[in-house]
Formats: sequence, structure tokens, C-alpha cells
Amino acid sequence: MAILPIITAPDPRLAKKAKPVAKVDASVRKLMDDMLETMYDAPGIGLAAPQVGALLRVIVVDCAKDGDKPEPYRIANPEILWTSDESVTYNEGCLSLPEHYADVVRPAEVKLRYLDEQNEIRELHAKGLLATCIQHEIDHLEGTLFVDHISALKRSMILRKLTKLKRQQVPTPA
Ligand code: GNR
Ligand code: NI
Repeated sequence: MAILPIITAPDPRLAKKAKPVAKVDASVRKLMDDMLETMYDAPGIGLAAPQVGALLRVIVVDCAKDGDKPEPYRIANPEILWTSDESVTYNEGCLSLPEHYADVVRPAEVKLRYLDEQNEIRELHAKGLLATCIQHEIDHLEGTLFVDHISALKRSMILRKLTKLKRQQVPTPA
């Protein structure tokens, strides 16, 4: 396993649409495991492959409470089958927008179909934080960040601060 560098905004790689995996094989499984290790290390409750520079439709999530048994999900090619009419607001964060948070409104529940780490088709009915997190991760596969769901004013404030932060950082090789 390996901890991978996480790409932070603004970065054109975070705005691209990710490609479906043909099959969940050993290389995709390794990506899933490396992403989980990277997510737990960060720490975060979800991570999408584009955040670590892989333009594939792969996400990992674990929304188990601190101290509870881990509940990792390894998800490839997620498809939303249904969303609830009811919405919820959650104060979201993103490892690609470090130290910024904003309220985002999303459907409270979702049903999805995906391929698991064994390349088996599965369905999942998610509610609560898991539903919010899965939608946040699927957004990353479309090149969408949580700031794309908030007002243009709040978005530009966050992105301006992150741009300034990047100018102060020593560039790391891509
Ligand atoms: O760690 C994370 N926390 C979080 C909180 C509320 C809604 C979504 C998330 S996902 C985020 C990690 C991340 O950036 N995933 O893409
Ligand atoms: Ni994110």
C-alpha cells in the first residue's frame, strides 16, 4: 500500500471527467487500497481517484464513527439509480480544498449500482453522511467540487485563498 499525494485546487486535473474502468482487476484493486490508505492518513471520509491523479471512475468511502469498526467501501463505475425528494444540508469539506467548508444541499438518500473490488455488481441504499459523501465523491468523477454548489461569491473567496496559498508553496513535481 502507499500514501499518494492529493491534488489541491485550483488544478485543471480536478475539473476533468473520469473514465469508467473496463474491469476491476489487480491494478484497480491496488488503486482502491492506496486510496483508502491515503484517505485514512489524511484523514478523510472519502476520496475519488481524480484527487490522486487517476482519471478513473473509482471512489472509496468510510463513514464509520471514530472508534467504531471501519466500514470501507471500494466503488468503481458508480451509477445513481435513485435520489430521494428530501434534501439535507451538510457542512462539507474536501481534501482538495483544504481548510475550507461550506453548506451544501443534496438529496438525503441515494441508491446506486457499482462494481466492488471483486468486479461484482452491487447495489447500495445510502442515507445520512454516507449518502452525502458518496454524492461528493461522484461529483469529483464529473470534475465538480463542492464549491460548484455554493454561491459564486463564496466560491471565488475560497479559490482565491487557495490560489494565494499555492503561490506561497514550493512547487512539487507532478
Ligand atoms: O473528508 C471529507 N469529509 C467530507 C465531509 C462532508 C462531506 C464530504 C466529505 S468528503 C471529504 C474528503 C474528500 O475530499 N473527498 O473527496
Ligand atoms: Ni472532495
